[in-house]
Amino acid sequence: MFGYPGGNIVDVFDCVRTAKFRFVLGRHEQGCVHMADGYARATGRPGVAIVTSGPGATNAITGLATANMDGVPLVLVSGQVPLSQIGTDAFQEADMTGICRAATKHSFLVKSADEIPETVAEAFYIATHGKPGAVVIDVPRNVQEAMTAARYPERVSLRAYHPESAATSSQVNRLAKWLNEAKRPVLLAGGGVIAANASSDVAALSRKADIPVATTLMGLGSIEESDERALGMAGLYGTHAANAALVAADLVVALGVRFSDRITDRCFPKGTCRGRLVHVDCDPSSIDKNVTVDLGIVADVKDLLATVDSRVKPRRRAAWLSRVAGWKARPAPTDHLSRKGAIAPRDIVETLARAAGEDALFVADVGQNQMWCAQYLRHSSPRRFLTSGGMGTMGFALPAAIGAAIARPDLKIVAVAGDGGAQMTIEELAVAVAERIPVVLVVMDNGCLGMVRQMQDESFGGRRCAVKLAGHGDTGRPDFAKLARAYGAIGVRVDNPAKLDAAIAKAMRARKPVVIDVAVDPEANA
Ligand SMILES: Cc1ncc(C[n+]2csc(CCOP(=O)(O)OP(=O)(O)O)c2C)c(N)n1
Ligand SMILES: [Mg+2]
Repeated sequence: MFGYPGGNIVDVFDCVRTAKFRFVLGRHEQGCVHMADGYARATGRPGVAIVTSGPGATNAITGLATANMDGVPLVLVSGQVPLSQIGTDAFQEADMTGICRAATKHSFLVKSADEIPETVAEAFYIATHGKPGAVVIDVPRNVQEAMTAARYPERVSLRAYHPESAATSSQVNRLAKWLNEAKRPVLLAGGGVIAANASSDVAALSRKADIPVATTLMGLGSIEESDERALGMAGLYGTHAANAALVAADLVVALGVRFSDRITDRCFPKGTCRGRLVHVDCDPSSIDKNVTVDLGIVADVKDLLATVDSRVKPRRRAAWLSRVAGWKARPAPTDHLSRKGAIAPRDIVETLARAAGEDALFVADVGQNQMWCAQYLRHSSPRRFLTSGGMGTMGFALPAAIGAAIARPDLKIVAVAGDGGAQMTIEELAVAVAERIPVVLVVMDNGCLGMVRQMQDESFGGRRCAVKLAGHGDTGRPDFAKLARAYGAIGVRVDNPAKLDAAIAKAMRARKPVVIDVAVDPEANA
């Protein structure tokens, strides 16, 4: 449990003191929720956070929206003013359930202590069933103080929420028939494949019938990228092969995706595709929402693939795979190459991957650094690349990495952030030091809000505004290595391309929290 106390949750903290689970004190409520989120993404189990009312609760909102958008199971307990004071503008009163309407899957306001066990059980049920999401339990102070004999229920049964659903046999038959008929099929794997633990089933289908697989940003890791059928990431900043294949396909089977604009703008610009489009998702509201599909199946991706498997004929599709190979061989754009003497983003990411080894988990922040990680890491297994896909929340990486490190102490945990995003949640470095969590934070330091700078260069004739992270003579640019040392972590600065390899390898071996501040060519694009 990750959290931050205050007056309207202090009664609960009196019990946290003696609880049998580990409690981690964050340094900002947004950080606490990202930690719970990172824990959940790394394991598939719900993350839990606890905050006080008013500003503690509102500080948590960005974290909630970030988890919820990406379908991450999370439960947040927030303190609230006593029931009798709700609506009186009491000290540290915020209408949490009202604010949460658009940022969570569901939120509860508990009105008596007798409701607590049932509400907690329902919150975890909702967070983890159907499409996972963030759930809030808002607990007024007087309810925290009251006594109850109520017990934790054995089963949860909700009158209005029955998310379990399965494909009909006619849907399964039609999907199998279309897969068997298709000449140019493509699977599009999203975060739902990882959430459903269906990566190996996707790989099996791809192998059996020679079907290329593209992934969304959230789906990275759902297929081993060294496989000849793996196309890499689709959509904006995606690979040529993934986008070309999705456009040329005569059948696209989208698994656990929600068709965000980052995919549709490139691959489904008219809201449909050239061939047949099948959408499999556990969330009924996502079907026919952003694209019009020929077949929509509301089902658990893993269950569906298991059912369809026996009806799909083994097949070789040499002609289609050779076209795919041609697209994959096309040289990548040269935007990532850096000028003489500067460190190229690709070199940083590839050096990090080499130094971290196989047993590593990367958390990417948001901006160019995120896209460079998406593009240049070789994603090979699920839950090893965490990033804020839907919200694109700067500041996500470090706290989420701390949560992931607590969940997976067996892995090397590397957070990659830009110099902008790193400054949004750097305070959580204190948690890594105090709790002895050996995360590595790599700051890809280009001195600017690079992603926005790139947009201004490409779409606004180079009219740059509000993107330089420094004042006159570079004032205001923190020395991240010194900042790390101020927190008690190891701090390293790398600005010489020739020293990149050795510096990163050495920093990676430390068993303490480390910040590696790497100078990145400020003009490099993603
Ligand atoms: C909280 C938040 N505020 C603003 C943005 C908009 N935004 C997206 S990328 C970006 C620039 C990020 O800069 P930096 O962290 O230095 O990463 P870089 O692009 O330079 O790698 C901004 C401002 C955002 N995604 N999240
Ligand atoms: Mg930057």
